[in-house]
Amino acid sequence: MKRALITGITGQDGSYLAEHLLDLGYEVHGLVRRVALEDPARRFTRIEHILDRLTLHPASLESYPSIFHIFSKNKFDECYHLAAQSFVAESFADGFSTMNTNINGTHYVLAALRELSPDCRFYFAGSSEMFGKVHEVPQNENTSFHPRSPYGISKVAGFDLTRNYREAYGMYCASGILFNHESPRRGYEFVTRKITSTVARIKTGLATELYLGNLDAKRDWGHAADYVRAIYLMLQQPEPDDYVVASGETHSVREFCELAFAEVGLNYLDYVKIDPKLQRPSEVELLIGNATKAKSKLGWNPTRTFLDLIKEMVQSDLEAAMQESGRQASYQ
Ligand code: G4F
Repeated sequence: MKRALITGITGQDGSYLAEHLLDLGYEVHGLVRRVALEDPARRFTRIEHILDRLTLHPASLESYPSIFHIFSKNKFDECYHLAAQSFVAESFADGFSTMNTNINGTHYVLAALRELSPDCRFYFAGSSEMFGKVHEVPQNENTSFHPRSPYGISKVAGFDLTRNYREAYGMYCASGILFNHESPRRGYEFVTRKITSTVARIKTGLATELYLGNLDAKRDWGHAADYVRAIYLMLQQPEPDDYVVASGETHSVREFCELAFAEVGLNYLDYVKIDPKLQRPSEVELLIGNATKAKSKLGWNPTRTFLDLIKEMVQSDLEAAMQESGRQASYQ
């Protein structure tokens, strides 16, 4: 039985990847913060249903000794490094801690693996934010990087570290350059979930308006459950490499709003308001990926369309909002 460690197992991608690896017969371990272990009801909502099949280890990406300790006590075949400060807007508010967690955290995991488990295969969660102010359309593995946020810069550094460990020490280190990927498990701070959860709250009378920033930004949105299959496949190849994972379509935030509101029979123009404070100091205007390499070399293909994704997210948030509005009605 293969053993895998997932950093960031409590997040959207970590939870889908853990399910996928369990289905494939893996023994799945997760690295979690100690505070999470002490507050499972709030911190483990995405992995609650599989908790009894996971082994969790407390550690912090800010502490090399804590990472070293895990690898000195356990041997893994594969390590999926997903944990990061992943909210771009927050990286403008606190660039220092984003850099610290994302760059040093990646370096600590790589350095500990080199020392203790150089044969363990390593995956780094790169991001389309690395392309930033894009140099070509669509973007592929050869497109040069031009990050537009401390988050994007930290991911370029993590990507370079990963490639350097591969080239310098011959380790199996691969990076996925994943374009935006969403699901009903997406955090509420990201625009898609902010939209679908507010649509549901407006429909059920729990909210009246939705404040957003730049409606004209364009993103290549896919489904997280599809994207974790590509992540897994990247560590099963004869040689380590880097892959773009994307849907190949681009849509604006405005278009996402229009379709999400339409899903419940509403017109977004009646509810969406602009809050200039939500606009970023430097924006990534357009992302669209070319996943030809992942398709041909990994045999990967997405199974859900953009519209499938919106419908699933709106329906899931609608169920939650209906329960909440029912609870509120029964209190009154
Ligand atoms: O949903 P977002 O916050 O995602 P963003 O910045 O594209 O980053 C996400 O995808 C990356 C992959 O490319 C990941 F690496 C990263 O960790 C994260 O998962 O924002 C999407 C777009 C932006 O252009 C933003 O300016 O939506 C625009 N937007 C407009 N109003 C908003 C809002 N974004 C947020 N979060 N909240 C708003 O009110």
